[in-house]
Amino acid sequence: MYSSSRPRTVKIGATESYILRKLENGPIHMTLLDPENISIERATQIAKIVEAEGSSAIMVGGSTVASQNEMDEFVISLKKNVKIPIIIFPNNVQALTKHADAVWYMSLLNSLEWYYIIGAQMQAAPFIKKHNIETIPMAYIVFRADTAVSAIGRVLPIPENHPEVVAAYALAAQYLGFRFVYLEAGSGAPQPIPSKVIKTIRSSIEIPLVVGGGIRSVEQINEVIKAGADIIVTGTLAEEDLNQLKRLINIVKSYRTDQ
Ligand code: 1GP
Repeated sequence: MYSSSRPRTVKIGATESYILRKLENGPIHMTLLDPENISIERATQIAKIVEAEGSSAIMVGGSTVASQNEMDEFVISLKKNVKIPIIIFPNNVQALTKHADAVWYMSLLNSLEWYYIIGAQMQAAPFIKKHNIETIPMAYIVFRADTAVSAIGRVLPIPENHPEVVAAYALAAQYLGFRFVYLEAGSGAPQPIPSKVIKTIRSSIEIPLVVGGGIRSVEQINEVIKAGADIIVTGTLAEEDLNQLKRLINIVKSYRTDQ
């Protein structure tokens, strides 16, 4: 029956509100942990360390995560041990777990496959509703042709020397109502997204910009932040060089006004 008192708007969830509040004071860092690459014990240890250092959230995912059970156990352990939000960074439907705080509800905009643009999202939606998982709508734009994510996601390569093409994607994402845009160089990429590309996108859109892939050095993270990234994601470093990761988290913090 028609009811005029039924709400017609969707409330922004607790995790997204937390992120937006944080962003009012400058850029933030998020740590990506891949259950395919590290044990639960090690991941839990790392999560505690990066939380203490000042990383703002833990993202859980990877291009080849194949089991929901694995995600469940992984996230349950993280949830027990840290207070910062645990956000699923799904490669596919089976990466969903009801134990996380939220899911980046992503569409791989420059995929050639219907499945990665809207198919997986459609298949995941009933599970998300059933378990009342917070969704954070995010447009995902993947660069390079030589990373796992580009191969699995059947990515249409984007020319790095034509940032206006990516800016058009990002702007379309904003107009479609996505609330975040993620520029992805791919985990383990030899180079991060070039600062010229980040600058062009930053000046084209109003919504927060997430940048990740291939960020390892102090110079690189400074460049990415100065170019305009709001959320900086690092994954590989957590597995390979925790001291360097701590350094990078502190650099992100140094750009914040609440430190
Ligand atoms: C991958 O952008 C993330 O989705 C992180 O990349 O592993 O290279 O830090 P790295």
